[in-house]
Amino acid sequence: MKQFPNDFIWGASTSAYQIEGAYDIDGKGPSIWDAFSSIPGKIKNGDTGQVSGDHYHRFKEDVALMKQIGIKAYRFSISWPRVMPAGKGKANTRGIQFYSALIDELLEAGITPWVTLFHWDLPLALQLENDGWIGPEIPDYFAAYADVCFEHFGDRVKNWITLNEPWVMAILGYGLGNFAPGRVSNAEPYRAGHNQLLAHAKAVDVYRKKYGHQGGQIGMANNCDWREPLTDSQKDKDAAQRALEFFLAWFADPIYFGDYPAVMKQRLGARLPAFTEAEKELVKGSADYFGLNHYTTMYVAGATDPNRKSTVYGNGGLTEDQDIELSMDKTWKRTTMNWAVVPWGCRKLLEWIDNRYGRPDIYLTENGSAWNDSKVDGTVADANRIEYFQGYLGECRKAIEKGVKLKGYFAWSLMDNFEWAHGYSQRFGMIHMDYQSLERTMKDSANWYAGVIRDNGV
Ligand code: PNW
Repeated sequence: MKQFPNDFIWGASTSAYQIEGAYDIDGKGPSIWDAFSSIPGKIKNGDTGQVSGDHYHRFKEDVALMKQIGIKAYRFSISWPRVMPAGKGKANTRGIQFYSALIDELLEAGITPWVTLFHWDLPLALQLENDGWIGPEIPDYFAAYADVCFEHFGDRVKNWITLNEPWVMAILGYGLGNFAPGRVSNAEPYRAGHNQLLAHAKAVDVYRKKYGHQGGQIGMANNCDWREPLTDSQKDKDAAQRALEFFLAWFADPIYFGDYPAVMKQRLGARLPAFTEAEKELVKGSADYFGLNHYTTMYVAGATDPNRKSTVYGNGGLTEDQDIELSMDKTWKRTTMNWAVVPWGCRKLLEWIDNRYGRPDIYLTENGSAWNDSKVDGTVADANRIEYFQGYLGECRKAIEKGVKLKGYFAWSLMDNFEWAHGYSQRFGMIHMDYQSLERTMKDSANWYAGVIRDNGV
């Protein structure tokens, strides 16, 4: 583990709705996740983020724990409806004060803030009044909200992430409907994706033109699994490439090349919106680095039955649009999310990105695993999570040795949190949360990670 570059960034990630709680105080407006989690049957065990880790009230304690782990960078998200309760118009001073205090606390602890502007908790008003991510106005509303954040926090925040995982927002929120706003469609995901790209690009434009003097960097955090061809056949190789293009190139090609992958245009026809020339210009080049959230790997075969809907694997996306069949090796270890632990997939994906996009700086903005960790005799032994980190970080190091410009790694997650439709049943954190008492307990993986950070001379 000692071969990581000296300036490698070691961090951990969270998101607002997953840890903050305090869902309806100090002027915060409701988000689509507040609404979605109140619908019976949507979230496992009826859980909601109303209290969660209560980070809103306990952020000082949480920053102290980060310091103890030794992390040098902390990625968190700003809740849009906390800062702008109706999604547009007037900002909420108390929301701004909260994030300002958190940023100050981090800087005082020697921890660099990495701030995500949107991690899925859309102001409910924008959903009701403007159709959320499929409404035509949302790119401008997002850019105006981003402007408020740059204005108030940009003096101290130098690392911005516009959107977290637009793929998940589009596919799970508008395609499969298991995430807020719960819509089911085979066309809306592509409109939601399109508007997210425009929103991202407009926010980046505001940042560069108006806040360039702040001297920060800005990009997007995309998620992608690795897709390995099931066999050496050309059919399966093509299918794996197609799957990666529908997953990651959907968002990255417009940013690096100015347009969607040809295979998506061909297969989706009118369901995929087209960029105007002016929009292509705006989107192209709108990232200073490549943000990647990565967790798992699947095999891909070319589909044998074109009408087959692959509903087994939510994270395959709309597989019928891709003509693919996904599978997993029976020998692969699986996390409690049923995600396979395949460290080499991480290296292959990093190399694929490096190659396709011309050696961009890459930050792994999320990587981690959920296990049934519980507290026994005052400690949480989580050997599985240590093994996962060890495996994936080992492959990251190999990728760097091969020339991939991987610049940083953020563990998902700092603490156990509200895992969306899975509620509190999934425990991803290096810090264990007891949601009854709001007590926090360090897991073994936190100590292991602290050791890696120390060994790398940070
Ligand atoms: C990411 N998929 O979610 C998110 O950024 C986090 O908020 C979340 O807690 C974490 O990963 C673990 O789930 C994903 O279906 C949700 O491929 C679904 C998928 C990928 C990432």
